[in-house]
Amino acid sequence: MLYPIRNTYRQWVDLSGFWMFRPDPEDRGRHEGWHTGLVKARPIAVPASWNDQFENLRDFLGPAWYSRDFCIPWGWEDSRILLRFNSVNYLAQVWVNHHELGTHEGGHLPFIFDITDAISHRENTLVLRVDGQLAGDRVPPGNVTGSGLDFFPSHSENFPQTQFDFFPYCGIQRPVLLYCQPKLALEDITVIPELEGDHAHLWVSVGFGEAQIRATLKAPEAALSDIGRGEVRLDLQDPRKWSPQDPFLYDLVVELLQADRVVDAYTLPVGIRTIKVDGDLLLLNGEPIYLKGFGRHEDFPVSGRGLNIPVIIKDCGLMRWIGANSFRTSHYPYSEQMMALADRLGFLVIDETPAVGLFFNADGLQRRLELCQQYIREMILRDKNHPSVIIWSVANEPHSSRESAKFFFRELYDLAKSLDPSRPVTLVSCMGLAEEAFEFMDLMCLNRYFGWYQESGQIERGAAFLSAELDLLHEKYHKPLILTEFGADAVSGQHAQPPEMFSEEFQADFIEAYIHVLRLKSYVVGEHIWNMCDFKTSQGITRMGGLNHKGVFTRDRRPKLAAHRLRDLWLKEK
Ligand code: BDP
Repeated sequence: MLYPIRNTYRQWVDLSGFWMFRPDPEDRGRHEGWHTGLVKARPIAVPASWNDQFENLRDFLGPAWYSRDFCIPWGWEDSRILLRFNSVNYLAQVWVNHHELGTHEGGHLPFIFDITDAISHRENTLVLRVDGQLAGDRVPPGNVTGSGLDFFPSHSENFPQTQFDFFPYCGIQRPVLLYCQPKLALEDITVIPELEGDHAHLWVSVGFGEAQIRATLKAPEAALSDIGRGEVRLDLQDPRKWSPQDPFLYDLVVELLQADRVVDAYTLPVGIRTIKVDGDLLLLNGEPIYLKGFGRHEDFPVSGRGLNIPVIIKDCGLMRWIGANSFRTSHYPYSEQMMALADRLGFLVIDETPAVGLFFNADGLQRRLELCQQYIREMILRDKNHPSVIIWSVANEPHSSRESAKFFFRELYDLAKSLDPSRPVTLVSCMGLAEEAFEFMDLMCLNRYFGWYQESGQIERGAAFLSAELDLLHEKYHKPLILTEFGADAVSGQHAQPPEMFSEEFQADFIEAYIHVLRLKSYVVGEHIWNMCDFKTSQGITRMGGLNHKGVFTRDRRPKLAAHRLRDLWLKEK
């Protein structure tokens, strides 16, 4: 899947700005024909979640309706015209000029409609119905009752009732783009780099074999170009390899030719690097790497989960400042802007699907599996060309001690591997030795809170538990491991000596004690603190002020004591 670009063949217009909005708590809109135009609507900002924009809609999860008018720019008459929704959470139904285009389920991943036949070349009306309600047969799930709750009692009383620990923000959360491309166009490009000694091979393919393409790599010394049918291999001597230390991107231009005439072209930034699990190691360009960084959230006051460009720039700067080299897109794929920044700035990314809070002891398993498969397909299609993406994560903390879970994750692993054999695939688990899916994952990702949720207040004891469990896991599976979550809540400004839970001192000591354990294990290849910043959750007795306070930065990005402690640890070393 290609992000819209501007060149001789392609154009786009960003539909961000003020749209009209109307909540539909009684679900009347469909019967009353709201898709033909919204009355009694009020302005809303797009992109942004709706929840924090209005004083009376914080806990309202839909359905709600959006509309706006748009014009087709001059010069697009002979092109195919498309609408691209970068993220609508959760279920979107879309109309243009009263004509239904279709629906898309799942937030955080883009979807596209061809509107060439639905538009007039003057004024057009776009209407969306967005439903963010939580349900057991949605992924991620919520409002789960009865047996589905047996694993996660701590979340069962929260409001809104989620099976996950972040606020279920809703709405059009990333830009909507109107774009055009030639009738015969490049629909997709896949670039796979391989390294062999001083040589790199770059495999460039476009998914349809009969197409004649020219691929040109703009190397600083000289351009490298070749022509082929559906696929081209470019060979480079002494390539400049992409890495966190030198995140160098080449420009790759792919042209579609028809009778030797160029009919479409697309320029893609490309990083040449390989990633591989080898024994107990994770190798980038054949060299062992160690991940230092965070689990994060797309979360900020007022804009909610909406794309907020200044915040992602700020976050990348803070990650640099603290010495982090990586992050996980917990618990859903992040904006395409964040992924492009990671490529450019040299952050290594564990890219995770929106499969969080899965459970296996109730109806709807087949539907949840199909949704997870859809998300994996959409995520890999969207993100496969990012050099920053080094690992696919198929889910976070499924309640997976049951037999049916093993089959479920085997299916997801096989699917991800078949779509992209070039990257390791993992599952982020909290089951420890009971996690049977580790048997076939390429590496283990584990979340641990000994000393916080268990052994509360006892850091040394918690660290000892961690140490013992890690060794047992490694003895059982002989695979590298990343500790993808560990941390403690600290209410900013709360201090205690001796350290006490919820104080900044406790959080800093907790993190440091865990890091000491991790550094003693040769098979541990990464440490990701939970979380980079405090973030909004549903309300519940463990979430003071509706926030998870495990950030080492506050929600408005100010460092706590732990941030300074981490900076001392991380900047000093490898
Ligand atoms: C883990 C989850 C994460 C939570 C974290 C916590 O993966 O989403 O926010 O615990 O409790 O279980 O802080």
